Amino acid sequence: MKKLFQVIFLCSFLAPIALQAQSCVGTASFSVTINPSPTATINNGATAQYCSGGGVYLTAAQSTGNTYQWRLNGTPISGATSWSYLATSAGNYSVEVTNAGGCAIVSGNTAVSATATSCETLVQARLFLEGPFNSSTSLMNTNLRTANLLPRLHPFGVAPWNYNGSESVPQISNIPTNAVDWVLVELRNAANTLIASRAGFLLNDGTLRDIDGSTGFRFANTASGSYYVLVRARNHVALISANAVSLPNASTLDFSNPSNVMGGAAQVKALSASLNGLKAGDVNANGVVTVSDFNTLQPQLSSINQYLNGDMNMDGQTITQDFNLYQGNASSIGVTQVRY
Ligand SMILES: [Ca+2]
Ligand SMILES: [Ca+2]
Repeated sequence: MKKLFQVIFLCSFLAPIALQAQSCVGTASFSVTINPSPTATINNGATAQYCSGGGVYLTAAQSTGNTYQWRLNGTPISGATSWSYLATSAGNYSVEVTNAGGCAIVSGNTAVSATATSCETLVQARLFLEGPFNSSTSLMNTNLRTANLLPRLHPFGVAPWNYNGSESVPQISNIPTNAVDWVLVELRNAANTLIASRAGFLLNDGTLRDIDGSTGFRFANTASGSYYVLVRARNHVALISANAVSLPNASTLDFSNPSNVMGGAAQVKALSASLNGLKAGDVNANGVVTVSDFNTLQPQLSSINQYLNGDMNMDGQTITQDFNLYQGNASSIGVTQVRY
């Protein structure tokens, strides 16, 4: 906002009016820019809770040009300078917002606390995907994360998964830097009835990372107990545990060991002397590798820098290497429990 100020200069309060008209009165104008005050609001409100071992994302109301500094109990948090912050400890959080004009204001507090107990059923599992696996490091590549191609929201809302969960992170920068891709984990009973699903991140060492930062996936409103655990990726043949697993599990369920996989060695791909993984090639994710996967892949071929299911080695490009992964596993059939 600019306002025009006008100043009248008088040579003397006592000067005769006739003289003022000739030479003693002048005007000068200058403009003053009045920067609007920023507003500082934490969208979560007065309170927020997290599960022990995890955290809760706090987000500030955004405006173009603003910068942010989060505080815990009044003290600035080192490096917490984005409009979102994953709070993993209890306390009073506030955010100082500075606008482009340099005006700053501090929000009210959001009181963050942990729930009294481990509030949900936590599933710890380890799995490798054939496509992005690197046998020289025994890790999977993180090319999609590095290229900022991983989406902020999980990708399983469409067929065949049709999963309607809301798992997401506020910003792409909140995705762990060692994330390979989103994966979907399901809990099923002995009759193969789907009990609960959860989407989150697969890290390059095969472990799971919940969107709240926990190691493992948290299943809200799911009672502890024994479940079969099913792991799905976007373009690999899904696996289900050989047996029901008592959850939460302190000992990680390791899908890289075929004895833990329903159907055993026939269901996995040997990736190294000691590691096995999900087979690439199931581009349409229905649990079998057939010509329909090729038909899904073909129109995606020659795509660069895109997040596509046809990109089975997850390097951001859907090209001949990906076709070769499909071809290598053509005619693979997942167990009944994982097929759509
Ligand atoms: Ca398929
Ligand atoms: Ca590729």
